[in-house]
Amino acid sequence: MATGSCCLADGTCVEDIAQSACTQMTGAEYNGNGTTCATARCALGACCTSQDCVIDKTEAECEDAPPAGLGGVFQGINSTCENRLCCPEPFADADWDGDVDQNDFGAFQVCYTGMGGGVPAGCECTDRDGNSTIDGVDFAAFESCFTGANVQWTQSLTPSCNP
Ligand SMILES: [Ca+2]
Ligand SMILES: [Ca+2]
Repeated sequence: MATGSCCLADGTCVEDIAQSACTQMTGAEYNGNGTTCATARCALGACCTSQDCVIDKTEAECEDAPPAGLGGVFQGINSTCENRLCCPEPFADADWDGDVDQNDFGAFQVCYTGMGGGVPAGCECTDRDGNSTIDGVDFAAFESCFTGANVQWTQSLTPSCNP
């Protein structure tokens, strides 16, 4: 009987199993006759890179240094970009276009709560000191990363920025 590798729901891989035996397990996916776990892509999830959030990556594909991987941060097996929050690099580049300019400042203002305000949805990356408010401390962090419109952010451009 033909066998192949099978990705289980928890991201592990089983070798040499019949298709019928694989697919009768909940959430399992048969990779095809003759496939092996060495080449199977099990355990896929979302990956946060400095540019974006991309789905359906293995941990190695996500975290290995470029060009082999994306040099990102793996968000866990079966994670998606919808329920995971990726922060841009630097965090202040809210529209992910590479610069930190007035558009990003606009996004910062929307997030700004002042003392004791809580963190609005989507503003998690803006709370730099993790005190659950978007306040003056976070603004200072934002300001230190400011580059101006269409100026690609680099660490050397804004040495005091903590991306
Ligand atoms: Ca920007
Ligand atoms: Ca804060």
